[in-house]
This record gives sequence, C-alpha cells and structure tokens, in this order.
Amino acid sequence: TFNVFTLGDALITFNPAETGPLRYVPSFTRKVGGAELNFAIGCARLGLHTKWASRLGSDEFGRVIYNFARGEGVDMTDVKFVEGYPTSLNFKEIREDGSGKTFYYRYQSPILTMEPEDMTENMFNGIELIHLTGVFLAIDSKNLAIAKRVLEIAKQKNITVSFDPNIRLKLWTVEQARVAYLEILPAVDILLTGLDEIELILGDSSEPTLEECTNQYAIEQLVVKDGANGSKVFKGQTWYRKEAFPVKPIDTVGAGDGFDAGYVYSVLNGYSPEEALEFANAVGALVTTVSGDNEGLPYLEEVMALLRKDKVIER
Ligand code: KDG
Repeated sequence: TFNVFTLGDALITFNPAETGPLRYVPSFTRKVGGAELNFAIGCARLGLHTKWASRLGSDEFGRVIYNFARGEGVDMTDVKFVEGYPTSLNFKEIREDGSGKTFYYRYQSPILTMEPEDMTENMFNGIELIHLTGVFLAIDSKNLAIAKRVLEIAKQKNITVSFDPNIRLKLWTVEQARVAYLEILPAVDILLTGLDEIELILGDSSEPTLEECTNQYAIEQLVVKDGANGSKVFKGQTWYRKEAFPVKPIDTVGAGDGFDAGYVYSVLNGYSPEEALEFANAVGALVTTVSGDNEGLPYLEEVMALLRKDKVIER
C-alpha cells in the first residue's frame, strides 16, 4: 500500500433537506466536510494509507469530525483538539441540478493554531505523496508558511507533491489566491485544477497558455477537470483526454476532491495518463450521485465495477 499525507481544515457540513434557496429550507442533516478531509477519505476508501494533519475544536462538533474521519480509516496521528476555537460550520444550498452554494461560518478555524514548526520531518516518514489545496491557504495568510515548510520537507525527502487550487472566493480574492499559488507552483509535480479555476488564475485557459504554465513551473502533469465535459492532462508535452461518465448528479460538492483522490491513486499505481483520467473521472462521477461532501466517495471495487460496466445485482 502507498502512504499519502494531506493537511487542512474540516467543517461540520449542514446539507439541506430540500433543494432551493436556503432561506426557505428549515431543516438540515449534520454531515462532515472539508476539501482535504474529503480527499483523505477518498484515498482511504481506495485503499491508500492516508494521514490527515489538522486541528479540531475541543467541542462536540470537533468530536463528530474526529470520529467520522477515524471511522473512515484516515490516520489521525497528527490531528489535535484545541481550546477556544470552535469547529467551523458550512450550510449548503443545493439546486435541482445538484449544483450548490456554500455559506460558511468559519471565522476562527481551529487550524489557525497550527504553526510551521508543527510540521516535523518525522511526520513524513514513509510518505510517498503530499496533497495540498488552496482551501488551506485561503483560510489564513499564515498558512502559506506552513505549506512552504511542508514543501521543504517534501523536497528533502523526495516526496511527490500534488496541488489543487480549489479556489474559494468566499475566503479570499483572486489576487490573493494568485500570489499564494505562484509561490507553491514551483514545488508542484501534479497540478489538479478545475477549468474555471485555471482560467481565473492565468486569465486564459487556452492550451498554449496551459502548456506554457506547465513548462514554466516544471510541473510534471497538469490535470484539468471540466466536470461533465471530462478531463485532460498535459504530460511529457502531450495532451491526453477522457470523457466523463454520464450520471445524474444530486450533489456535486466534493466531486473535485474525489477526482483528486482517484488521480493520485492512479499515479501511485503506475497507471497510464488515459487510465488515470478514466479512473479519476469515475470517482468524481460517483461522488455526485450521493448527497453530502464525501459519502459518495467509492470503494475501490465500486470504481472497478463502473470501469468494467458491471451489471449491478440489486436483489
Ligand atoms: O471541496 C468540497 C469542500 O469545499 C467542502 O467539503 C467543504 O467548502 C468546503 C471547504 O471549504 O473545504
């Protein structure tokens, strides 16, 4: 098995009992979310040993997140409870087509208590891949220093780095995001980005521009996720593409995190670029068919069944 590390904040996610504008939704189901935690759960379900480093509020909701993640088989060695920082909340609005809006109550995240010195070399013993995302960077400007410390260790230990900009404009501006991303990119081996995100960052998502960006930052693989239109990767000066799986989405939140988990799994297992795209597309598609940010993340055999187009025996 392979060892993966990720780092980030988690939240209690309140999923609406009905679709439509949040102001008319009177009840919610309490769930768990957070981009990097979703990624960690996705990896764990695929069979990767995955460590998630984080801080949780010393409160009931912090316990919910801890127990949930532990139940999913995520390595919680580097998760600590902290006093005085309540666990953050996220209320979701979901539209008929499964797309949604996020309303954060995330002002003093427990992860603000994390410092660069908390990232010790020992934490990364045996780690083969580190996955960072822009959500962690967006929470507070000081998180860039923590990410840079992680990247320094990655370099020393020759660990592969994947990065998803995961832009959240409710947490920071495009300008702030761009400055932070440009500091991270030189250390990134695998960039996993949404088409709209890379458009915001580079101001142009045409292929010559994407190729220039890949070459300028010596990114080994630039992976572009385009939802229902599929995905593509620029690797070794060649583009590879794969169609998306046709599904009926009911909640698209977390699909990108699932795609990332699927792609990382594929890279660690030595899949070809096309196989990796197909596998990751399958994971992303399955996430959208279940309500919640991570409940739809598939187990390995479920991805394999979709790839083989198995007929499911229901009863
Ligand atoms: O990618 C999905 C996540 O964004 C979601 O689970 C929670 O909004 C969230 C966040 O910022 O992590």
